Amino acid sequence: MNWDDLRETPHRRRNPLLREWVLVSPQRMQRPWLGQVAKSAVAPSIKYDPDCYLCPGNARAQGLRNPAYKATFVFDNDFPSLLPNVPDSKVEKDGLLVAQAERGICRVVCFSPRHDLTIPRMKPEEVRLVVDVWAEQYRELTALPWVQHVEIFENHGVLMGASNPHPHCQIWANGEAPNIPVSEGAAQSEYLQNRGKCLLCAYLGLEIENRERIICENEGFVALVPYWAVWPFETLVLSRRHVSNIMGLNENERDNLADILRRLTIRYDNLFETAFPYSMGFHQQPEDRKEHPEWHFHAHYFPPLLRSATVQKFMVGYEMLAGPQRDITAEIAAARLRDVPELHYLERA
Ligand code: H2U
Ligand code: ZN
Repeated sequence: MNWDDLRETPHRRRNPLLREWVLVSPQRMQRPWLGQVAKSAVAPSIKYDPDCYLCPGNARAQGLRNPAYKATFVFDNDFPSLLPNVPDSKVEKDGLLVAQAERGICRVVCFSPRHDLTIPRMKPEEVRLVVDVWAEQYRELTALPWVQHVEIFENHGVLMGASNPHPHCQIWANGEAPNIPVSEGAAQSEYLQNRGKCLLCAYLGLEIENRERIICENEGFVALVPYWAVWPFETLVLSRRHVSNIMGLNENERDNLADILRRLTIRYDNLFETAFPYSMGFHQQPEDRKEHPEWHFHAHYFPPLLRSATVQKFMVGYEMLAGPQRDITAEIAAARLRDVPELHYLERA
């Protein structure tokens, strides 16, 4: 059997970063397209909301007041999931009841003073300032001797549980590396050891040769639907150059990163003409003061929408009990994202 046979046959694809499988059922795509393009006007229309705890000059929930910031603004989360000073303690019982204290710092980054903007609607130079803040926060947090991992992530849209439409992301720095980066690190180490090359450099090479899953690109980055995508319009943003964290990017690449994130999210918004919800975040090397030649800097976007602004994919049933499954193939998802323009629908005349 060759690849063309698999295009219409139920098959499973392997995620080499997690070393897990996803079930693909492309034959289900042959059923008629039932989804109408429902529009939902989600974007806030006011530039300043006196009730928003992230707008400049406003008081936050615990009473601290935001400065009259003009570009970006970073603050320690008032309701942090992790605390920097916890006693070092562990418990273990028969290898079954195992726990240990975890140190961490949680921050919130406001992308813009404007309440109504989002990354796809900000100017390239404004998104570049956000990239600079991410790099600066990464440098500052990884300089703390006990920090082992820094996760920069954005929950975007009510559907993803974001508590506020004001454009913002979160940063959590931990004393222990979390599960998913640990799994991806182990897979990248194994690949480098067995094949003598970086897993994601090699993967990007294949995608550039094939082009079928590439959505958009620039000098420094490529945005694509990974071969093993689970979410319908899941994407992966890969740096062309092998760098293992955001601090490894040069000036041009920081501009390129801002550009690719902006263009990709414009395409997302244009797909269903809605403020497209997603969770996104960066995966970077463990910060254990060791060399990590296996690690390739990248970002994942996990959006829940399936076929309209109101129809979402739920990871339930088979997915909770057995494993992930998708109908629309990665190739079709990439073609649909490629087919929408890069001018945001709200900016059209
Ligand atoms: P999310 O939208 O991804 O939930 O992020 C918003 C964060 O902002 C959330 O973690 C914090 C919440 O704890 N927050 C404050 O730190 N201060 C506030 O006044 C409200 C919300
Ligand atoms: Zn606001």
